Amino acid sequence: MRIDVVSIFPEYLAPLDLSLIGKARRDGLLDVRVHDLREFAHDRHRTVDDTPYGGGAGMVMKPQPWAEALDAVVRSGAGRADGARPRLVVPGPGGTPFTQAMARELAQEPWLAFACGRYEGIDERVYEHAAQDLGLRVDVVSLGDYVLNGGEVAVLAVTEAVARLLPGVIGNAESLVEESHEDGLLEYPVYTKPASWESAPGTTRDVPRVLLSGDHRAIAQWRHQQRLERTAARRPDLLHASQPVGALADLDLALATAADAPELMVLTRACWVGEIARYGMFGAGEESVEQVADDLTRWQTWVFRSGGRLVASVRGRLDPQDPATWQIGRLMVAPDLQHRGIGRELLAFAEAQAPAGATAYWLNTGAGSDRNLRIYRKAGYRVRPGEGSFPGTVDLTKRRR
Ligand code: 6GU
Repeated sequence: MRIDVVSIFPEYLAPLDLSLIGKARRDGLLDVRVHDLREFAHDRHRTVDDTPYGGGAGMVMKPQPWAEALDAVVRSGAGRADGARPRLVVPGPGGTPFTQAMARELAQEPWLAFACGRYEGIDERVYEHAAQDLGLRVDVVSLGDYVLNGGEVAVLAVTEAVARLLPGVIGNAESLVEESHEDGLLEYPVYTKPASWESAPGTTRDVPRVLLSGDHRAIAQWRHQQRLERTAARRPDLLHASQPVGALADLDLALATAADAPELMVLTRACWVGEIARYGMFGAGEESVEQVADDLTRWQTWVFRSGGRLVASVRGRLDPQDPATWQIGRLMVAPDLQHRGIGRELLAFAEAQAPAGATAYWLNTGAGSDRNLRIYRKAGYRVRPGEGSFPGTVDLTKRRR
């Protein structure tokens, strides 16, 4: 990935030489070029700002140096084999909140350019020039609801969040999945040796016993409970956005782990006896517990229990080929609980789990599964013409509102 940064304080970006980002640059995974905006101001004082039209406090960044700087960045890519232009990110407190979903989206781009504003902001015509004359996609992005003096800190933050998602930047890719914000819950607390630690004379602090038990199922349950409690305490907004409602709210919700695979396999077969007989259900009828468990690493799978019994489940993920599409699958309600509207609530729940970057929902069902098709149509899905992603099926999509 190539990253260009334009700033009046190029030295502010020096930390991009350090740590994993510096290593990624030295390894050739990341090509970072920092430009001094003042090089594009040609008066004796290299002026980049002036007073605002209409009055008001502070100074506004002049359009001409910015236009020349951005033109130079775009021109420098003229010989690229892929013909790419940079996607322009302008950090500012008035932007779209920067999220992990946006980091994932930006990590797909071959080339990013950052325009660091200072003072009261950049003349609005610079945004128009970038979008309309240079043909760039322009996003104003904010780190949060507070005011910084300029965009440089945001460039450091966004670059770090994006670069660590690039293949090869982080050695252990698995450490990327079980993290805060990857699945809408905050991370569980972690501990290392010693198991018993004397933090002050006469005070010992012990690692929670369950972590020493070797009982992987109990450890997974404990960690999940910790994540829920932390999220409720520190970020209740994250929980409420995706809370199940109606009959679903009476069930115990959890993210599925490998320990749930045997029951998930049984529920799949019970729900799809008809489909499995008719189309083989693309192998769902013959899946092993290991295959079901393996799928849990590629999808976020939610399980709903009643009195300990697994009675419903659904899974979702961003389409690996198209990160703007949220794929929903394996929507299942135990046969004895069907026809009560739980499936509809489950579908709404699965849609609510889609991250901010998703603009469409996608699902797939048997071409002859009339009841499913009716439910999906009623929920706003439209069948894509032609055969679906698997033989004998259709794909359905719905725009996110
Ligand atoms: Cl990205 N820039 C500035 N100047 N202030 C901010 C911000 C960005 N995000 C939050 N406050």
